[in-house]
Amino acid sequence: MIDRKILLINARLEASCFKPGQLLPEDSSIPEIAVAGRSNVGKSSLINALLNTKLAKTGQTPGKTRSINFYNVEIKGADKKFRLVDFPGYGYAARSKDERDSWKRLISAYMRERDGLKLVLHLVDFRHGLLNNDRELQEWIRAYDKNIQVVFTKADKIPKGKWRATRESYVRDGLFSYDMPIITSSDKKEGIEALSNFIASFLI
Ligand SMILES: Nc1nc2c(ncn2[C@@H]2O[C@H](COP(=O)(O)OP(=O)(O)OP(=O)(O)O)[C@@H](O)[C@H]2O)c(=O)[nH]1
Ligand SMILES: [Mg+2]
Repeated sequence: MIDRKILLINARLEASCFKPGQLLPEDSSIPEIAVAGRSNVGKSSLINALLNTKLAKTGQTPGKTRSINFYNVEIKGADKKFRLVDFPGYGYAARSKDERDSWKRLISAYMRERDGLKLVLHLVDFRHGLLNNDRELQEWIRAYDKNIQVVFTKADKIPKGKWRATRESYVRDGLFSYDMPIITSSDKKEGIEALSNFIASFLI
């Protein structure tokens, strides 16, 4: 781990892509890190907390983000750039089959042959742990041969004294994660620095 304070800065929305044909081409000099998870788990909120912006639209209604959004990010002091890629959420029950199919088409079009995609941050609600469709997502990402890092969200909903045991029980139940799952709360800005550090040390 890097011991100085890592700052992710100069975040800029590069593109919002609703259809496969709109996806940004890869840039071999810029690694990409995607943020995936169920609808409403807090993907866009975590991106805002990490980048210290309000660029990503958040909302109480699941299905807020419908496009793949590319953010260009710089790591201060490390002279390093990367792209953070916000996925639309999956698994919202009220969505039609058509919508689920178009989600799969869009994400597959992105993941397929995307050498620049180095890591998928898999966001999981800390209150629930991995649900069936989280396990499906993990299998799916692994089929594309991508690294997964689990990041628990909304940890402010669980008393801090129970964090460690809660995480341990989810790990015991089985999950794929590159490193120990990171516990975060975007609301309370907890675990955000740990996640920034993880991203920086993963990329450098
Ligand atoms: N208590 C708490 N609520 C949060 C936290 N992060 C996000 N939320 C709330 O959860 C809801 C969904 O947040 P988003 O960031 O829009 O979730 P998303 O995963 O991007 O959702 P989709 O784009 O619909 O897939 C919003 O009402 C947020 O305010 C958190 O750390 N703590
Ligand atoms: Mg979103």
